[in-house]
Amino acid sequence: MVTKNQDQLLVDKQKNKAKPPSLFNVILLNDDYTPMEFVIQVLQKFFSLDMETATRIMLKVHTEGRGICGTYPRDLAATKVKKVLDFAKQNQHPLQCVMEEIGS
Ligand code: TYC
Repeated sequence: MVTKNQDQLLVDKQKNKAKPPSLFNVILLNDDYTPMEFVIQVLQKFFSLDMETATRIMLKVHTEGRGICGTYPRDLAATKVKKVLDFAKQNQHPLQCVMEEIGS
């Protein structure tokens, strides 16, 4: 009979417990003051979107109040949110951006 040593049992246990990394949506929120052109620029600059996709997402946020810019692991999502907020502040726009865990 084949028996497993302690180390192998530990590896097996860790393997069974490993969860896939959580993913987060980065979301833009609408406001009445940030220019549409600036929002499109943000979507192109920080989320690598083409003009057409950026325009579609900006209009969705404008009409529905919020919209998803992209989906990333926690650290990357947090970095995107910070960069967007810093850039908006630098340009004196009140644009808001948040991250939300998927499935929560
Ligand atoms: N509502 C803004 C306007 O009319 C445009 C806008 C779109 C602002 C998306 C923020 O996340 C936003 N100028």
